[in-house]
Amino acid sequence: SVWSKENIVRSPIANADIPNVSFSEYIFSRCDEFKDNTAVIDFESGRNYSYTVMKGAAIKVASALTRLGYKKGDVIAVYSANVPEYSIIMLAASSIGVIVTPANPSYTPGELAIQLEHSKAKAAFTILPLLPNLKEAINSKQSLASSVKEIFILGEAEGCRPVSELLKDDGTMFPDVSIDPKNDILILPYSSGTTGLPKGVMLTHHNCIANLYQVKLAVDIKQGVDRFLGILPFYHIYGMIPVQFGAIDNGCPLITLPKFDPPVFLRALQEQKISILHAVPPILLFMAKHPSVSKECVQNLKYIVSGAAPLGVGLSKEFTERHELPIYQGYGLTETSPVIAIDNPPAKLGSNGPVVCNSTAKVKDVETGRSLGPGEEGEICIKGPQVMKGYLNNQQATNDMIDSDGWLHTGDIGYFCEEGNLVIEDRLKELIKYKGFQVPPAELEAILLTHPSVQDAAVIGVQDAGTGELPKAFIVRKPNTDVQEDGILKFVEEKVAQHKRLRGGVEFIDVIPKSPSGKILRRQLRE
Ligand code: AYL
Repeated sequence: SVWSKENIVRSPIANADIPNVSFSEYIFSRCDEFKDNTAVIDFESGRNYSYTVMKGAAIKVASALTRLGYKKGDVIAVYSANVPEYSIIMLAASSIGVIVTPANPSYTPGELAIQLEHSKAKAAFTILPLLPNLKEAINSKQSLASSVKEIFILGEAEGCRPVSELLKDDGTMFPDVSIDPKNDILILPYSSGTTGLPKGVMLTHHNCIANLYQVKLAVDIKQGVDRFLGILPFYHIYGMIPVQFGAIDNGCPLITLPKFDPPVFLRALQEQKISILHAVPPILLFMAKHPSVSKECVQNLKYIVSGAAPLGVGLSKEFTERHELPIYQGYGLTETSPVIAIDNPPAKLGSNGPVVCNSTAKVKDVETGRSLGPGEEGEICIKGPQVMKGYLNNQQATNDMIDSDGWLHTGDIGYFCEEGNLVIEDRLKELIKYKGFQVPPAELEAILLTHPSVQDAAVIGVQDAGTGELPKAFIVRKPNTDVQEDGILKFVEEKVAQHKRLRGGVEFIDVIPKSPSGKILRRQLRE
């Protein structure tokens, strides 16, 4: 059995020997193995890099960055849609110990400025269409002297350093940097975790290599044969590790798409003979229901991975009835690099399969704190090499999530069945998920409180079949004001990325229910 006497659940998969090397050393060794095979292709332009060329390009860029003064511990922001050069920048930075903080390309300048400032990014990489936003983000905080001193651009623009220039470097400044894989940070994505505003998640080189191993030992990936579609955004941990570097680690060509455009997506599936599709439930919904999804589009697919949000059993059934394709559901968090459990072969409708290798899990009774047994519901906790080092400059939030025994408390409610398959039932934490993307209520509440007519505000998620949850605001008006729903919606729209809009609407109430300590009683609002 995977259950211990103390109700600790282990992985049914044997522990792997995870190489204790830097991320670039590991990925470069994979490049040496797959040589002239195609690594990354931009679907629309056909621009592509082989493994050998990609590694060479990364070394040149790393040398150029060193020449420009960047060194171990510095942070570079990447604010870009999915392009092949994303992987090159990531590899170049990691090879010299420079940390990448990936930013959501749909962020408004205001949202971006917060991440740039908090991460103290010294430079930012972007693409032409996003340059105005990036410039605005950098300049908006002029009084605080933005840390970003340089912009690297794909293409050419005044005042920016073209990536093509970095690629012309002769590579001679490529330094010998010593990296401690279990301590040094590889990436700094932002996540709100269980409560509050987005925080910088410190993922080490080892965290990310471990998760690549944990996933490839759980699912069936034919190295050098399978083909991946890079449709999920690389700034998010799902697109970053399981998709982008999962492809590169396994010698699978990665076909990048900068956005979800249904006809282009379907054409890419077909023409590029995609065999493994990483998706989120709204993409499965589209594929289950839309008449334009033909047999030809999906004929090369071997299976679909669904993660980042719950996949309803009904949708699962509808999808498999139409397409006869297995769905492997995965569960995890940005804070766990991200995968905790993944299904293969589909164990049970609605399940996420067993815990990945080298990890153990337990189900904590929310009231008593004791570990629960098979079928009993509680908070899912995980221990393993994929668990983050912590939140940047936020020891309190780190301690709240990872206890002194090393257990990370996910804030999700679920259970493990007798065979060890994980089912997620609910969320204990306040996070809202729209199409698998994070909408931290605290962020919207902070924005709402800056509205001149708003006395108090609270945001919760309301269930929505197509998209997961929709953010809905409860507003207490200031005396003698009469702001209406429209005014609130518009006010928020101008300040946040599209996925954070108040699609659940606005309700005006007299008072926000709060606990004696001032915590918003979200359950009460939900009811
Ligand atoms: P973040 N079912 C239900 N809820 C889920 C699932 C799932 N399969 N996966 C993630 N969540 C929710 O940081 C859950 O509330 O990472 C969790 O705490 O954006 C939160 O999303 C974490 O949100 C993969 C591919 C896992 C991706 C991911 C997760 C990346 C999302 C496994 O194979």
